[in-house]
Amino acid sequence: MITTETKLTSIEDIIKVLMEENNFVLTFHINPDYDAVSSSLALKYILEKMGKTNVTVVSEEKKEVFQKIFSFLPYYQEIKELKDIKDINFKEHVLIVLDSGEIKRIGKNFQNYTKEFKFIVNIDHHHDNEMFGKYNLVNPNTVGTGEIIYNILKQTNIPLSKELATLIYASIVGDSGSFRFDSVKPTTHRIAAELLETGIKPSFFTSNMVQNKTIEFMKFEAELLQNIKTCCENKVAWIRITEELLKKYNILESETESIIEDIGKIKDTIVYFAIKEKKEKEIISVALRSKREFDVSEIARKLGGGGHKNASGVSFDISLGIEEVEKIITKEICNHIKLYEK
Ligand SMILES: [Mn+2]
Repeated sequence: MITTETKLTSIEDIIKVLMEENNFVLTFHINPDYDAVSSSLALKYILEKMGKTNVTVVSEEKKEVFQKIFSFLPYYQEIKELKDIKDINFKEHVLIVLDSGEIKRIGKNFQNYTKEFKFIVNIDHHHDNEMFGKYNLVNPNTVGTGEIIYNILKQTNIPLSKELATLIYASIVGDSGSFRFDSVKPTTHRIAAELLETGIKPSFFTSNMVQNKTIEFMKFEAELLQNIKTCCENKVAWIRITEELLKKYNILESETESIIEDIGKIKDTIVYFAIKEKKEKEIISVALRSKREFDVSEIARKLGGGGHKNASGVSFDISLGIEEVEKIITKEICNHIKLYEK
């Protein structure tokens, strides 16, 4: 939570810190989205233009994820796996964490190494950011971390290249639901206009971020929607994404991030969620979404998670079982719905 102003670092001070240091490891949250990946690659680009030669982007996710989902992004091949950086002397490196409200979101394994780094720089836009860095550049009034990276760029004399514009635009499209959310401000469109001046085309992002599904994926989604569950007169709706189903259609868990948005298409639905079974991580995660003024982050926080007003998440130990998680979540939501309607 942003409680004391003093914990926040200004862009000017962040740039000073970046100028003074030489070795950087950049990372972002697990189950990465376009904002996490794009903003990290954009910052790597900026640091290298500042003359830094030792900048590594690393993720706990497997390379396969980036190959399958993010290969339209410039420099995506430069993202390393955790095992690739074992030889790095962490003490000599600054860890920059992007797009993560909590340090533990960088991954179950990676979070064990965070204390070994020289210090942490936290760059994010989540309103419940835990200010875990020595330096915290956190701005919840931006549409995504990509906008913060754009703001950093503007304080330098590094020119906006087409590659950089592609990364920042992908981040904005990703976190704004293609410019549909209220997080889109006049500033967002001004930035987008400047990015488009470099010659990038909106249809490039549509084809790579929206019209990018395989036929197997469409059939997978059809089966999910066929089995949609609802309660409270359809005000609450949800789906279950099991590993069995992922296997049946040969889908990666990380490819399922956007499916939840389709549940929100139901007119009567106010709160909707996707329950995901993740055996390797030994968790059942729940992605929660809400419409209008319904604050779903209250529910997430109460159950040990966090996030934004209309998009939050919470995880449970896998031993609880899907049925039980479903019970806990629906009970909590139904109580909130009653209060919401009063
Ligand atoms: Mn984000």
